[in-house]
Amino acid sequence: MRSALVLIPEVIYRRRMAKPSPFFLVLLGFGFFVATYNLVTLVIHSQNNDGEMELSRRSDSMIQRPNELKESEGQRRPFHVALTATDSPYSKWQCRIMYYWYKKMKDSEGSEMGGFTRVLHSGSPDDLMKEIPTFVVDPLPSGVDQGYIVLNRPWAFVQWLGKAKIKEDYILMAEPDHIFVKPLPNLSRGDQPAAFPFFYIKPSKNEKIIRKFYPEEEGPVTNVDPIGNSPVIIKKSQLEQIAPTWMNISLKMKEDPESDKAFGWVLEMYAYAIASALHGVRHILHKNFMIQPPWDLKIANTFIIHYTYGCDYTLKGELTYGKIGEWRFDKRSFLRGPPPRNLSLPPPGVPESVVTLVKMVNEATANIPGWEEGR
Ligand SMILES: *[C@@H]1O[C@H](CO)[C@@H](O)[C@H](O)[C@H]1NC(C)=O
Ligand SMILES: *[C@@H]1O[C@H](CO)[C@@H](O)[C@H](O)[C@H]1NC(C)=O
Ligand SMILES: CC(=O)N[C@H]1CO[C@H](CO)[C@@H](O)[C@@H]1O
Repeated sequence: MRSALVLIPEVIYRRRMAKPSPFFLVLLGFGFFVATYNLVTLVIHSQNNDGEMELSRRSDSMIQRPNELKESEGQRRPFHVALTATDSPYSKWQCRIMYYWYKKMKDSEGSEMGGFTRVLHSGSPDDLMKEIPTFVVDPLPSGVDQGYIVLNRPWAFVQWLGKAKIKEDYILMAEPDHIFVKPLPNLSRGDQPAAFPFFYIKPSKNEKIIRKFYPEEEGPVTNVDPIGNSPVIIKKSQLEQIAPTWMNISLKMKEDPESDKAFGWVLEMYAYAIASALHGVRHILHKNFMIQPPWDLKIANTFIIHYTYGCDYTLKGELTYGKIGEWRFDKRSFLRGPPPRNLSLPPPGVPESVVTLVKMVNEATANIPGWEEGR
């Protein structure tokens, strides 16, 4: 029930497309974008607000400073924060808030957060290039995503990993509606990446479909972790292996009506889970990696707030999920542009997680220059 509710509003946001293309078109598409991949990927260097050059994508800086970097980092295992995004107003305001909190947490005690890149998979630069370090990659060829925009994520990672110079050995795959509430350490251990277990990703309950892509000889279905690609902290070398498989599987799943119907808006999450299992990669499942208000009530020892669910309450502080509340915060109220500054705080009785979320959104919007200048 909940998982269905999560996904419905994304539909509003999708592009209306022609009927699903036959599989040969996808293959054609493959040929096309593999060929253009080397030619067209656009690398954009940008300076962030502090005027600090993003070193991560500059091979020259890596050559200049290897010893210095090693010494200053000691035992830290920094990870690069990779945020896949589009150039829509809805994606942009979330990215700005996300980046604001990254900057605040990055240098705090306990953080192993390294550089930051918004991997923009709309194919061309947008007006946030100067504010957020951004790497522009191509979207899938027209029609291939069939309106399911997140299908562009694996392809975005394939391009970015292939083209960008990434200083860190680890990558955090993040999303625009993530807010860092604490400095994030590297939760992975050795070759085991760290992931968040989603209650609605259930490989064992979908064995028949999983087996189409993860055949029996590969091992038990329980090898497929109940996760999506984000949040995940993973070795770059592992992600380089997994990403092309993830892209292939998500496209094949999308072409398969049974998989498409069963997995719907979480298809690309299953595709990542299967692709990593095919590469023999198992994730450490960190329940405290993130919380999802309004279901999770306390901040406790979590690192990320994921505000994918609408938060609706009566003025008495009672949750009215699925029904518009007298007080509400729902990212989908702001599909066409940023929320205003200084959103009203929730009424008394609303859980800490929701109060913190709104306060953090307000702090970011109050401090980001030009917040309401209609982007
Ligand atoms: C992806 O699929 C294409 C076409 O089926 C195939 O040629 C290629 O080897 C696959 N790549 C990976 C990494 O699975
Ligand atoms: C924010 O809104 C509250 C009322 O909801 C108001 O009292 C307060 O002065 C506002 N703060 C700013 C900085 O505008
Ligand atoms: C939270 C966590 O697991 N941090 C680890 C990150 O990596 C360093 C170096 O391997 C470990 O010492 C930390 O414990």
